[in-house]
Amino acid sequence: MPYTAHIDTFARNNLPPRSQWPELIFELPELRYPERLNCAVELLDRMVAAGHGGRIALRTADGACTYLQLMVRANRIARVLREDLKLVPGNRVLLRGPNNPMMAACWFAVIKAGCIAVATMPLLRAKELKQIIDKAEIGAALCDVRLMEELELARGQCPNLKQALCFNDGGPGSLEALLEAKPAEFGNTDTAAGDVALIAFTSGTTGQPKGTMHFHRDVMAMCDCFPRSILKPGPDDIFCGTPPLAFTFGLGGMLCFPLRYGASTVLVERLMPDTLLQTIEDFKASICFTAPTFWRQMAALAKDHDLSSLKKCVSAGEALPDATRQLWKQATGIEIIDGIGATEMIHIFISHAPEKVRRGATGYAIPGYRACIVDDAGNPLPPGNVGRLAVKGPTGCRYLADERQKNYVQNGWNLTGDAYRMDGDGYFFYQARTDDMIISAGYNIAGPEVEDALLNHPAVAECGVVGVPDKERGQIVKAFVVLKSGIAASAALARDLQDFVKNSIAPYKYPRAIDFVTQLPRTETGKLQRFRLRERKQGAP
Ligand code: 3UK
Repeated sequence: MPYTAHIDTFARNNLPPRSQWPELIFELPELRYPERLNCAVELLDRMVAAGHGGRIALRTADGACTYLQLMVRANRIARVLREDLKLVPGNRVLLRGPNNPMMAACWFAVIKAGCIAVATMPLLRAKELKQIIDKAEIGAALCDVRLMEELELARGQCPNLKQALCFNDGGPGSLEALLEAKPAEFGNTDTAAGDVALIAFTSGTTGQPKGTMHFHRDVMAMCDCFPRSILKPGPDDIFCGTPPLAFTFGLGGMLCFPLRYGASTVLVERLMPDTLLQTIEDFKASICFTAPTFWRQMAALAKDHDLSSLKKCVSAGEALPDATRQLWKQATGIEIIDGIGATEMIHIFISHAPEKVRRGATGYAIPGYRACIVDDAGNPLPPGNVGRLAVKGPTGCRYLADERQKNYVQNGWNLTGDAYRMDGDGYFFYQARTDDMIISAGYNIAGPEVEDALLNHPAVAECGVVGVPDKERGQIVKAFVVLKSGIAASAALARDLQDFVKNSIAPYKYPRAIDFVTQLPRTETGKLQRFRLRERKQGAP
């Protein structure tokens, strides 16, 4: 048995069998980590030891927090976990809070103590929390006081969850109250690079949520792949953006990446397109992470803000329509960096340097990763064919006790569930989620391509395109369209949109049905919920 610091071996016991793991590749020299590694120690203690202690790590409207202050805060919380809650390495700790300094400090504390962080999306309700608490057998929780209500509801039905402390409270019995008496030092747990550091639950739309297990070295690998080769941040960069720390997109972009490079991050709890722009202006942020729908809405408002500090813009979570890329470029002169990542892979694996953009493509496999297109039997397809995206690299999918491991990992490759095409130069072009492809009268139609065509129409603010059942054609293409403010829906406009699509892509792809709506259903991570659109009855809200 290899070394582990975990006394509670639940996570290790519930890893998939080795034969079901993806093949892992550590060819890049920067990915050869020592056998003992604690990612919180790497990102905090090591930075302080290297002389970064006095530099700002976290920024908020209420002030800033240096690397040293963040480390000390995390040390004190880690002491509470060990001394007051009596947690031992390997125990799972639920974290629940919006993006703020206490949430960040709690994440580091859990990892320093050798426990396993299970961060949950702020909007989850008791029923969803219960599924996660039961599945990961979570015994303790640290929760923002404003989100305690749902946790308390869940707690009533979760015998495992014995302890919960709230933070950002200050009242007696709160986490803050317990911190006051704690010394500033902590004996970090000497974890193995291959000990589980976090379990990230997927925002899957159907069935039981899946817990993906990531090791300490996976957290370092996410910091040493996409940022190192594509983003290239430096210590003077100021990061900002929308993804929650509970979403691995946000854990990387809003916390681990900036700290790995000695930079700082602006943590804001609730952001809308206009307030994100204001945040960039106020904090002179240079790097921004958000989802395509935000980039599109921000493009229309950019002229009202001084964005001269902004240098690099990252889009992930769903496909970036070329129309949105162009709008943002017209508004700011900045080429968005698109990147596809997945909770199973922890972060981005296909992306592009801004100057190496290719229209319509997500990018190429970034250094450290390999990608190819395979058919239903798993055989590689030559360039130009649409098939299933398969990837491998230093990180990969390991579900917590889940039969679906065999669907995601086949022949050592991670299959993300996306239909893609690769060109002769290794650029990857997103088509659709494999189960979202529309088949109409024998034609395969990718909804996102039709959406991109519609988004170029001057009346369209947002849209979603899905297949709906049809007696004659099996399915027809249906578009749900949100119009820009001040534009009225009409049958004539619907016909105009149809003609517009016919004139820009192959005519058989045009939406035979169009519904004008005021809003599209989206997840907390900014993803369009296509299944909801498919379920909608004609004319229903
Ligand atoms: C889709 C994209 C096209 C794609 C994520 C960056 O989104 C993240 O993780 P999830 O587990 O979803 C994964 C799925 O989302 N997707 C994400 N980015 C793109 N499709 N172009 C993109 N740029 O279907 C993928 O399989 O929620 C993203 C970093 C960390 C993440 N967890």
